[in-house]
This record gives sequence, C-alpha cells and structure tokens, in this order.
Amino acid sequence: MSEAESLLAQIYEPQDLKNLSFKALNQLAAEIREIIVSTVSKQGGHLASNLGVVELTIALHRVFNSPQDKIIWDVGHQCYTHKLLTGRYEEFPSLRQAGGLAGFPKRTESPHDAFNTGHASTSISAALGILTGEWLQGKRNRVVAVIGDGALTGGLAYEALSHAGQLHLPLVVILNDNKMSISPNVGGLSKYLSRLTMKARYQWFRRNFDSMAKRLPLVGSAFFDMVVRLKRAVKAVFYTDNFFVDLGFEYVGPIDGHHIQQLEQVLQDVRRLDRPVVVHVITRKGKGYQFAEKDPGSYHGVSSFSISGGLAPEEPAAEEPDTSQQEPVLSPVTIPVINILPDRWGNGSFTDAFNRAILDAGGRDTRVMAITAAMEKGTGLSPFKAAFPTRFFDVGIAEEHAVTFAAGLAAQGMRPVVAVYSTFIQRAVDQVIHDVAMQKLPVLFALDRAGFVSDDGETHQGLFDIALFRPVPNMTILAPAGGLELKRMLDWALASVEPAMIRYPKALCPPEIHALSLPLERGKGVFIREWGASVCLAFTGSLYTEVWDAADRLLGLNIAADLYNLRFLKPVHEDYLAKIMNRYELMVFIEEGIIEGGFGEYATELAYRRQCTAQIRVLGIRGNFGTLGKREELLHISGLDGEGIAASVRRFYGENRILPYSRMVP
Ligand SMILES: Cc1ncc(C[n+]2csc(CCOP(=O)(O)OP(=O)(O)O)c2C)c(N)n1
Repeated sequence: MSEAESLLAQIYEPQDLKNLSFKALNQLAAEIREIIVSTVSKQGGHLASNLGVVELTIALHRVFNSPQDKIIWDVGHQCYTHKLLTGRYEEFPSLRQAGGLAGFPKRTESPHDAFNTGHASTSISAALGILTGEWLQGKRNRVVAVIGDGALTGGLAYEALSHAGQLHLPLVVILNDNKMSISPNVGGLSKYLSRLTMKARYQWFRRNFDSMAKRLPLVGSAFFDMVVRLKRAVKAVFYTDNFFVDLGFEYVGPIDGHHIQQLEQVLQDVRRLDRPVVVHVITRKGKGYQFAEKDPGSYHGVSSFSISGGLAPEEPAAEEPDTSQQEPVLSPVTIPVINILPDRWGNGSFTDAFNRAILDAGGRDTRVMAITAAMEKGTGLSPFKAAFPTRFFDVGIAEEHAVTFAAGLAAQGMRPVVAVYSTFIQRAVDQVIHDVAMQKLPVLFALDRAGFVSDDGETHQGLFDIALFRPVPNMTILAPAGGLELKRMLDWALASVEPAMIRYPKALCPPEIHALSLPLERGKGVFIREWGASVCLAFTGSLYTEVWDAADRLLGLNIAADLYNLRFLKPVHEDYLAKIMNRYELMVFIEEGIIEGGFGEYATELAYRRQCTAQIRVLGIRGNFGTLGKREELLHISGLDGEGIAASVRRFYGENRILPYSRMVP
C-alpha cells in the first residue's frame, strides 16, 4: 500500500481519527495489524497482546481526548497501536532498538504516554493518583486504566480498586479480558471473569435493556446513568455477586472488544459517568494473525520470525544426562590448562540450563516444587510442569504471594524453587526478608534475567538484586558463570536447607570449562585462570565471557590478569578472600549490577577492614537504570564489555603505577 493510500500515514494525532467512518476505522485496524506484525517479525516484541487491542485502542482514542484525558496501559506491552496513533508512526521501525521507540509507554517519549509502565498491575493505582491530582486542581479530564485479566491477578490492582471505590471519582477501568496472561490465566479471579462473561441470560437482558433504553425518544443515552443504576437492581435479581459493583464501581459488559462501533457507544456513555466504572471488554489475543491466535502464549513476546511461516519450531529438549557417574572430583584450584567440557548442562541459554537442572532435581527429590508468577514459559518451567504437574504452581502475577506461598511450603519440609525474573522479585522484597530469610526457610530463588536485559528498556533490567538482597541476613546469593555451574549451585542450594538465590543472565551459556565444574565450597569462588599475575579480575558469573575477552585484550597490552569467578556473592569466606586480596597488587571487582550496595563495595570495605595490600577497584553500573538496547550494547555503554573492562584495568594500572609491565606476564 502506498503512503498516499495508507490511512495510518495520515494520522498524526488522535484527533485525526475523529472524522473517519467506521468502515475507514476498520480499514485502519487492518493496516495497524499489518504494521505491527511486520515490525515485530523483524525485530521482535510483544505481538499477541498488541494484536488483541487494536480496535479497543482506536475506540479509546476516538472517545477520549488524549493527552488531556489520560490512558494508562497496564504492563504497557500492548501500547503499539497507541504509539502508532499518537504521532509515532514514522519512528515505529525503530521500536525496541537502542535510541529508538521504547516497547512500553514512556513519558519522555510523548505527552500521550501519561505514565511509564513495565511491571504489571500498577495502572489502576497510577490512574487513580493522576485523576485525584487532576480533580484537586479543578481539572475535569478523564483518566482511563487499561488492565488485562492477567494483570488483575496482582494484589496491587485490588488495593487500588478498593481505594477507587472509596474515593468515588469517575475513574474508568477497562478490563481487557482475553483469558490469557502470558500463558492461560489462572486462579479464582479468572474463573470468576469467565462466569461473568458466560451469564447468557444476563447478557441477553443487558443488550436488550440497553438498546431499548437508548431508543426511547428524547431520553435515550442521557438516561444511561439511570439505566446503569437500574441495572444494579437487575443484577440483584440475575447477578447478585458482582465483585466490582460491591466495591463501588459501575460495571458495564462484557462487550465485544473488536467491534469499534459498539465499543465507542459504550465508551461515550461511560465518559459521561460521574463515578468509577469497570468496562469489561472481551478480546482475542493475537487477533488477525493466525499463528498468534492459535498459540497466543508463544506469540506473547517474540524475537524475529517469518510472517508466512511463524516462529521457528523449538529445539527438541536435550537428552537427559546420566548424573550417577558425575560426582565432582576435588582438584586443586590452579587450572593451567583450560579443559572444554562437553556442553551437556550448559547447552543453550542459562534459562535452559536452569530448566534442565530443576527437572533433574525434581526427578531425584519429590520435595522439589517449582513456583512461577505467571512466567512459566519465560522461566523455562514448562518441562517441569509437564513432568511433575502436582509440584508446579503458577500463582498469577503475584510475586509477593509466590514468595510467601513458597515460605509456607518450605515450612512444611518442601524444597520450593521460585523462578522469577530479577526485575520482578523487586516486588517482593519484604516477603523475601520477612517470610523467608527471617525464618531461615529453605526457599530457593532462581533469578533469571539478572543484569542487563535486551530490548525491554529500564523497567526490565535486573540490576538491583545484589544490592537489595546482599544485606539480608541468612541469604545466600550465587552467580553461575555457566550451565554446569548453575546445576552445581542448584543442587548445592537445595541440599543446604537455607534461603538462597541463584542469579543468572538472559544469555547463552559459555562453553563449559573444568573450573566451572568444581564442587562448591561455601563462601569461596574459583580461579578460572591463575597465573600468579599481579592483577586479578574478580567477577560475577554473568560477565564470564566479557572478562575473558578483557583478559585477552590486556595480554595484548602486556598485562596479565588472573581471573576469579566469585560464585558466592554471599556468604563470603572472608579469610579466603582477604588472603586473595593480599596476593595481588590490583584487584578489580566487576559486577553486572549497580555498584552502590553491590559486591565490590562490600569487598572494598573488607579490604579496608582487613588492611589488605591490594589496590581495590570496582566496575559495575553506577547511578542509572540502564536503557533500551541489546545486552551487549548496554554492557558496552557501561564499560562492562571486554573492551571497557580492559580499558578500565589499563587506566587503573596507569593511575597506580602498580608494577612494571615486565612483571605482569608470567
Ligand atoms: C510484576 C510483573 N510480573 C510479571 C510480568 C511479566 N508479564 C508481562 S505481560 C504479562 C501477562 C499480562 O497479562 P494480561 O494483563 O492479561 O495482558 P495480555 O498480555 O493478556 O494482554 C506478564 C506476566 C510483568 N510485566 N510484571
């Protein structure tokens, strides 16, 4: 389609939608779907959720006047149509690229993005706050929260609903019900919404009653308010248990979320209400792209794919290794020759390695349980679920509950493993402290996506876990550098019967080397290269590849460095680490996390306390949340790729004139 024929190319702001016929709007919806599919097929992104809200977004922008009226997108992963309709069509090809359009709403990007989102279940609270602020200033703009049935499983949403019922301001909550979180939605609420939808008798009555009322001459929709009030009475007969009504909301729905005209009529009426309302909209996730409609879970967030063929089929699961012969051999710490081991445990990504390790552990011990907060696929737990369905729990987007639920399981002698992204465990800091660590309950946290995360920007970076949880008594924090080491850590942590975390990146596992297969010793790391150099690079596992690269580059500058994989970020065998810090002239701690409160700061304090002789330097992320880009780009920007680390070490070396170069190479 040429630019001249394209309707979308003529939409510079939502106002431009207002003169289009419904026929034209449907054509526009088709165009938007095409653009979304083609853009996401090239550079990845959230597909199914975006395809599901095209008509809903058009209708919202027809009825509400953004940016004066504000639309808050929960999670924000479904905002692509909103971006396309609010002046960002031309930039859309830069979606999720470094320096380009974010995949989530961003206030700095457009006045139409009223609130930044990324983590689920925040929209109603944020919208209520914005609305209250508007009203206190005497403004009468409308505020709309668009929340999915998945995000509505999160506790924050209920706190906000309750408060909104109390404030009784005209907040509009659009409940986008597609029966899906990332995977099929779970829990009592999901069943409840289905019951609401299925009440055919009620629906029949509602449709007829509404249209009858609106057809009445003169009164029509002006009396919609009264109708809504009347419907309450009707519900008392037909539908006594509407949760939203009981909280103080009007409830309208369910409505076909792909019927622009019907949506618009309802939203026009809702816009005039003077009290909070929930509009229950039924949509189909993946709508309009057959592969995504059929399997919305797999098309929730995707990397590039072929439009005609869909996603490449998943690799068949690796054969289960026989662990009976694999007892680790104790060997000396010095590893002069690097042995590349067969990649059985580290094949693929760290997530794959975790999933193989927990499957193996679950097969050996029936007390091993897996818990996810709506991230079954992302955390790689599907094989565990298939193998041990009664020991798998998806609790919905409820990280806080996931943690305390696991604590309860642990108190009963189970070995729960909570698999959660580093960024989302931030939700549950108090539960980790209060319900797990304080009681020393053996809950194991598998913190996926720890460190920099590609493509999703600030909201999804996993930079805080070390600083948040290192200070917590009783907590062990482990950082594997490869898949086999991850397995060793998982087995060790499950056997240790204490609270523990294993943090690993969204990255491919490096080839296994012997040093990474060595058994764990509490509080100690392991040298992966020990030449007796004067410089030592001590790093968190996720930076293994970058540190090797840096070491190679430094050799090119005639600077040799020993490499020490920290393994334990907590607890630390302080005598052991202090001894190491006395052996070197320069010790550089490198971590994929924020510096403030991180491992390096602790090590610096230890060096001071023990009066160690090495100069200590720390590399990490300082004073920012990361940004949009690929993990490699973000590491580069932060000086944590091989080039950056080598340059810093070179600089430290020069600053301190530690040693003549000649002493550096063995
Ligand atoms: C606190 C938190 N936990 C997990 C996620 C990961 N996540 C992103 S979207 C999503 C599902 C959202 O489902 P729903 O709200 O129904 O929206 P839909 O994708 O179905 O449109 C999840 C679990 C998140 N963004 N925030």
